[in-house]
Amino acid sequence: MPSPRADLLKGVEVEFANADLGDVRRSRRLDQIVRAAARAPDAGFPQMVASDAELEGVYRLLSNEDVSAEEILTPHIEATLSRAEAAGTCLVLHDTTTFIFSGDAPRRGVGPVRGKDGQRGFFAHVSFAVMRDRDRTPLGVCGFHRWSRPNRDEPLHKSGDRQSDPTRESLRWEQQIVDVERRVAGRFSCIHVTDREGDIYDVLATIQRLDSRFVIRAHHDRLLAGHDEDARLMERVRALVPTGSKAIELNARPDGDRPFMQRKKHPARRARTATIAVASYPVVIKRPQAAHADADEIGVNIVRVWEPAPPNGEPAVEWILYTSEPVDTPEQIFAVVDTYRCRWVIEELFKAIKTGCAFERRQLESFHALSNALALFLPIAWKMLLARTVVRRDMALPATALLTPAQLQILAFKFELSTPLATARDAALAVAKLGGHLRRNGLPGWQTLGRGFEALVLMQVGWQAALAAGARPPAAQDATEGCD
Ligand SMILES: [Mn+2]
Repeated sequence: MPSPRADLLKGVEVEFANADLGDVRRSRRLDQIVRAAARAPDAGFPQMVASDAELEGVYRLLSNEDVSAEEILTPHIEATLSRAEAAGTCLVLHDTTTFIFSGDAPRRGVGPVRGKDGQRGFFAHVSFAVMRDRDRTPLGVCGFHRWSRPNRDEPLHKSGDRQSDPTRESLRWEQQIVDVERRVAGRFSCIHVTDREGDIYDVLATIQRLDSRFVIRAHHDRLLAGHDEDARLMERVRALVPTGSKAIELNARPDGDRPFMQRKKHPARRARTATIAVASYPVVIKRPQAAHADADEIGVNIVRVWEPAPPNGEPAVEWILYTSEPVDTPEQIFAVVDTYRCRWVIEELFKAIKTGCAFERRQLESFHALSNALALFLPIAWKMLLARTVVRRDMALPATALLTPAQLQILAFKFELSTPLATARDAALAVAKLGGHLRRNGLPGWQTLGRGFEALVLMQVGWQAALAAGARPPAAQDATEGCD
């Protein structure tokens, strides 16, 4: 079986190689933009490109009404599926993020995003494949949907009357699962993972109809059927006695610039070790009145994870998870918990786009152009996430999985190395060092990585200019003839 990592050896521009934009010139332009953006994901478009004419071309392509984000992203999705196929089984993490664009300049088609504070932007629902290995190796995007809300002076969350709307936003969860399943059919097996937003009866019914695998965090206190008739889910699972316990590491969750509702739902916490208890239980849930699915009831396994004794003042961990996976032994239960905990990888992808690629600072004038730009940056953000994973998890990947041979040559020259960096980890750390990262400050974050990539491209521009002017690469020179 070919290693899925072998495919990581290709440059990110390969991800766009077969984009069908209906016109050879457009495809060539896209290829240029991707190469430029991959070299400097944090740079503004003006810094990425070599000339004003090229910049003009970037804006024209992104704004072209005949070019869609789906077309741009299709080859990357196909490449992701090939990597996943080589892996055999993978996790598909689904989540929605909000992109907010400040500034006075109106942007066509960009709509309201939050209550009354006048913020504007759009939403992206992304399905992201990761391997089930120890490193959670990110494989890439395998589903994508974006939308903006219409400009209306009405509350954004009027529920109830939205239930019958055939374009309701909540449909994205099941539609994208159906899309992904259609793409993976017969190629490999995947487990769909969502947070509490994915706890929708129709989603569970759809997954069951497709006979797919899933781990979904429960949000609603559902009515149970079967021998638990008239019992409520939460009451029932909170009465379970633990069948196992274990110490796990929790990531820090700072308040940052998270909106009020988010902070209320998930209070800030510092990184700590938590001793969790687990229990499992099979339940049959009843179809709620408002559901669209035909199934009157759905049988699922439930896993409850909780922290019986949280430290003083810290909110206790509690996850109640629906799953298709077996939960008969503590090992099986912990495997489900582990699968759910992989969900943070998609949050990291969103950080790579927002912080690493500075997506919300893009000066594009319409929702259409921003969507196209997002389709361009998603695969680049995946590469940056891979770079960070390589550093944090000490993954054994060759340097060429991250950087081109020319970029590695430049780093060797810059840091006066006798041979180019061999491992992806050393290459990623060298890029971060270019971005101002100091090793004693711990592992590099998005900003130093982003700045490092930007510095690297500036050096590459100079390097290529020098080569074009007839200079020979230093590696080819020897000491005796170096001075002429
Ligand atoms: Mn979410």
